[in-house]
Amino acid sequence: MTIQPLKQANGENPLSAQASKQAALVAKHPCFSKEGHQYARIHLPVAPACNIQCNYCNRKFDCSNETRPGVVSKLLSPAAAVKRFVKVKKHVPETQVVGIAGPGDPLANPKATLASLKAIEKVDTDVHLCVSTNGLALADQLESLIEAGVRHLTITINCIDADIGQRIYPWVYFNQRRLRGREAAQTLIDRQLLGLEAAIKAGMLVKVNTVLIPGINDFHIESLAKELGRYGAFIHNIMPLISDPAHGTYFGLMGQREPTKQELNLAREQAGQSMLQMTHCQQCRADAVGKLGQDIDLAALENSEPAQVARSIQVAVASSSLSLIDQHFGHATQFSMYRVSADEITQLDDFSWQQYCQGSEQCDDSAVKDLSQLKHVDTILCSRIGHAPQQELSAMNVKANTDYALRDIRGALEDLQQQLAAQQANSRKSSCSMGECS
Ligand code: CLF
Ligand code: SF4
Repeated sequence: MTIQPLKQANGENPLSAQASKQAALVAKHPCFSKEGHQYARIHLPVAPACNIQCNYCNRKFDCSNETRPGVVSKLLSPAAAVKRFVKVKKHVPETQVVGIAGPGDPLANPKATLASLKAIEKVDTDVHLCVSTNGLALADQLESLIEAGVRHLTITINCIDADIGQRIYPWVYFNQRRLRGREAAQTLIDRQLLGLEAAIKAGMLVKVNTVLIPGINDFHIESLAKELGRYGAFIHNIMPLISDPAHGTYFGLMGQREPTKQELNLAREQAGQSMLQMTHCQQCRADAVGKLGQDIDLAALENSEPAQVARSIQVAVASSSLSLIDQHFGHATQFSMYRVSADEITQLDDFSWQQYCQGSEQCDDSAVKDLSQLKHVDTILCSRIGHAPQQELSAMNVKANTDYALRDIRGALEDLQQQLAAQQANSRKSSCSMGECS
């Protein structure tokens, strides 16, 4: 047995030093401490892809691990995320925490997540960096997170029993393989516990979120909390399942019911015997901004300064018929290129391209290839695109648009032209200092 020295060379008690470090980490974080309610958080929506599937999520919505269903208004590139933070901090100086919580899993999007965190650290060394993950990739990414300055971590652990887990997770993508059934659930649980242990050992303050699902994991909460306490997690946040057929999730469509208030209270009471409980969670969006329960209107804030609107945009079209937008991004070997301005649409030289997806699997399953050759493009029109390339493109400010799938190229370009003209007109209006123009 190793005996802890009671005093360090500098005379400080290491245990009390650790406790005061922890207290400082807790005090200004509105989620880790109710007393931190005067502080605000900002979520940066830079992470669209996910490496697992939860039955309460259909990927069109924010990650239910941390958020209530509701699409993020806009995915951000790391550069745009920093800009948003700077603007928000100016309006809400109490913003003390910068979190990345989706809309997918931050660690399934390590490039964008780490780039955003590092960029934030450069502009503000005082804010706390916070990440919320399903834990699958945590052990692999832990060192990078610590290096980026993250000290607050949330892992969503819904169970530690694979028989339960296989009713929550239809698949897990791990080590280039899509796992299903019990194997998927066991792999996820093993990885979550491995990451939890390593993060605590590394000195991170770890919150565990659990989605309470009646009939599936409610009877298991007490033993789960005991195990979390044994590992040394700091706080446990039991969140009620949000299940609505309108959201299109598996649970929603299958009629899985949400827990009642009484069931939620009972679960918290049972878990409370082993773990400190968080009871003030707002199940916020992946682009939430402001104090908990007092989110600020991001759209109003973003519109408070006139946006820079381009005079023209470069559009790349994936088409095999050359008349319809009928090609998957991953299958394109060339793009038809256009310059679209408010006045004209000009066809440019075709752009040859090395096919992104070689296999029959979805694009998300390919390692992300270098897409930087497309950085001169503003918009890609294609029939479909996977999360991974979409996220990579978004990080370069390239918008992949599938709204016009199987529609006529000319019509889609004219639509973009109208949108551009409207943006330019709006921008002229909002930058006019003379008031309403008629
Ligand atoms: Fe965001 Fe999560 Fe960090 Fe908080 S939220 S990443 S720990 S800064 Fe907080 Fe929102 Fe509940 Fe999350 S209220 S959903 S627990
Ligand atoms: Fe959805 Fe989050 Fe689950 Fe991924 S981890 S499937 S984004 S709820």
